Amino acid sequence: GSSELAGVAALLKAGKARNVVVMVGAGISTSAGIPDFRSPKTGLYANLSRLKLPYAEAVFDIGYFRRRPEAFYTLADELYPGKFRPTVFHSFLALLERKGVLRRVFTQNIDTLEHLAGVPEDKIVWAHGSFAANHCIDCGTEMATATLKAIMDAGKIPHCARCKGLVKPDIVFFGENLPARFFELAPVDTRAADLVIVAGTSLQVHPFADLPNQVSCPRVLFNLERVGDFGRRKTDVTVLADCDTAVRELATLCGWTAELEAMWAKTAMEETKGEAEGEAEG
Ligand code: CNA
Repeated sequence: GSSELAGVAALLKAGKARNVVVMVGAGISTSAGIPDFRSPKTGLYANLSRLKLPYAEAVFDIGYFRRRPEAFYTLADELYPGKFRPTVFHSFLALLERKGVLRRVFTQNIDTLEHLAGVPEDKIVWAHGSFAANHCIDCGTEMATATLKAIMDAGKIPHCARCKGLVKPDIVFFGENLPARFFELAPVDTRAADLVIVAGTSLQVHPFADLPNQVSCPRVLFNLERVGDFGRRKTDVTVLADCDTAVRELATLCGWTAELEAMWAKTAMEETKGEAEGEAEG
């Protein structure tokens, strides 16, 4: 609750939290209009019946992708970066960076909104990959994103120019390894962390879900439901609320409200700017 958040704000204001490590999932992007996976009525898994999947996770299963790539590409078309504005929560991450206290953001998301909000790439670990690059699943040949996007926009499935194998964006599917950068930075960052913020994740997918267990510093949870083992440690702060609302409250307690709102407002201006440029071109 509020008094516990005041404790977190005190750590930030006193300069005692200077290596904040943030661990996030789809719930930080739902207010941007991107559905998460597991929310009961609005989540993707509850709305995938039109893809006629044998089971919901199949859309991100590499074996299923080989047989029926259309399912993934239907979803990819909806989730493709470029259509969504960062949330207040994303701007809060950029604010932590501006304050010089952000050590790393470990994200399971593939929407790249952290980066769009202003968090530099070296502060982000895309634990489940991203749409930034694409490779053939058979021979590994890269396909330029512009090429892949053009094929997608034509409603077709991209195949490798070299071996005709299926091409897919470098999003980590079930049955695939996480990027090496995750395994390099996770041990170092969890050791160095002096404050951990976990937000918008059901903590169901491993090895990501183990990250919060590896730290010994205070942990804060901003989520609609209780997840993982939060609440087991005396130092845990659990805020069961919408994560935008929660960080607004935290920002207020830190005296950062005007700065946070200004940074978030800027993400809207950039969006409008992009639209205006698009109109001028088109
Ligand atoms: P999930 O399993 O769908 O869990 C989401 C969690 O967020 C749930 O516990 C919700 O209660 C909670 N939540 C939803 N809305 C809010 C909110 N406004 N404020 C606070 N909490 C909220 O998603 P996870 O990320 O845990 O699952 C891992 C998958 C989901 C990753 O591999 C992602 O790639 C994948 N995914 C990503 C996106 C994206 O990039 N935006 C969208 C959908 C799925």
